[in-house]
Amino acid sequence: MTAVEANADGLIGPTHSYAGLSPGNLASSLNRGEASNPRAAVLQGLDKMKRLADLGLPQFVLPPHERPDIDFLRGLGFTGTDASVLEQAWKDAPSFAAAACSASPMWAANAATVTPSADSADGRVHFTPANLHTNLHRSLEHQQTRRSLNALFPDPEHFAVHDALPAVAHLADEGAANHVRLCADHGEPGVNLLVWGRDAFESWEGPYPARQTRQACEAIVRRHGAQGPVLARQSRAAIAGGTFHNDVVCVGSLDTLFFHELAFEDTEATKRAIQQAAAGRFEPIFVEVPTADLPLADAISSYLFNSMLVRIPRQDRLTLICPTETRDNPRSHAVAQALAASNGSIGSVEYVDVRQSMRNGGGPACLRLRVVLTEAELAATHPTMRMTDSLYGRLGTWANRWYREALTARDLADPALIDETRGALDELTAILQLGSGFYPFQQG
Ligand code: SUG
Repeated sequence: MTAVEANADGLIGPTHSYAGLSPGNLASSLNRGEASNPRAAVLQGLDKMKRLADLGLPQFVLPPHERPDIDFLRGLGFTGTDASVLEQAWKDAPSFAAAACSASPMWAANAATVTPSADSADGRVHFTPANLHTNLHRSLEHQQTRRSLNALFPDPEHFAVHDALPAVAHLADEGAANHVRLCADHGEPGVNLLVWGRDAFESWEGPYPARQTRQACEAIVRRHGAQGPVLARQSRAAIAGGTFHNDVVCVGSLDTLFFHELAFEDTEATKRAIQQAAAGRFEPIFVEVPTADLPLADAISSYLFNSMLVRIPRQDRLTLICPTETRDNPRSHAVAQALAASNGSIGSVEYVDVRQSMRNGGGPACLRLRVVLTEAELAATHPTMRMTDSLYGRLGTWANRWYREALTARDLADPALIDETRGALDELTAILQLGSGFYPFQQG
């Protein structure tokens, strides 16, 4: 069966901000309190989507969520008009108010874990939205994410969109950011590498949270009927150094796994398990970058591994699409150049500017959810959510009309932001043809 790898990117929302909400994500902590530029952010994201579409890869848009999340704040006991709910929340419970305003659904690699039909038990594409239990602001995402996935993948004959796993610490799940699929060809059965940080039944001691449990990975494998699973432990050293998701130090595509020496707790066992799972089908290629060439701190600040590893149509070798921060870091840049100069499976390196997202720890790979689709499955997706020249133009005009060029914590407390963001999302609902009642504020 032939299949393609599509990308669905989170369209960056109008409340994009730097609130320092993610302990263990060093960029988020470092930039806390800085003014953000939501307009630049959304335009950078759109440019990246257009670039991928122009390279010939199917590209989709996942709409931002309704923020501020007034319903969440009402659930905490704030009452009155929407404006007074927001005002009171910022006054009495600013940490909850900040969480309710976060544009974090932009990082679509955390939207869900996906099992393509070639790997699933029932021949459908399976999605489990991530419960994102570890961080308050991210735990508010999964219900709307499910709605977005249902909109984009509406046909139950081809697609199964599950509920998130129960939102409990034992089943903490961060989605595709901790999943890599290797295969001979996208449409062939693959090896599914799921990376976990802690065991739900062991105590976790570390400076930063381990966001994914082993048990969450196991549950996803079971409910998707995912073939070829390999579960590997993320290294404690990586988490302690600021690797809050495996995709900060590892990316894979087709037969190639590109990763940092410190990505896994037991690298040799992980490689062996992948080789065994692939045996008789394909020979995995491991491209491991030693700490001596690239200290973990450089890998994390430059996001070399948080890149998109793609096969561009009619090219034999893979292309690594890195953030410009990789080019700006001499060590990372040297590794990237050496890759491109080698005869290995990665043949070229390109750069994209996603600086606004990067300052919250979100690189090119964080912004996209990869979905392998056969021709029939691709035809069954919601066509108006697919990136085209025309949609790119319309969304650019829309963003320029609605998005602010500077946003601080004080601005997030401004009740005028509620109507402004709802106006933007209402218009977006029409552009993407998402139907009535897609957002909670539209449900009357
Ligand atoms: O979950 N940052 C996100 C970044 C997610 C990156 N995704 C992947 N690696 N796949 C996070 O830590 C920061 C928001 C703030 O601080 O305002 C934030 O949520």
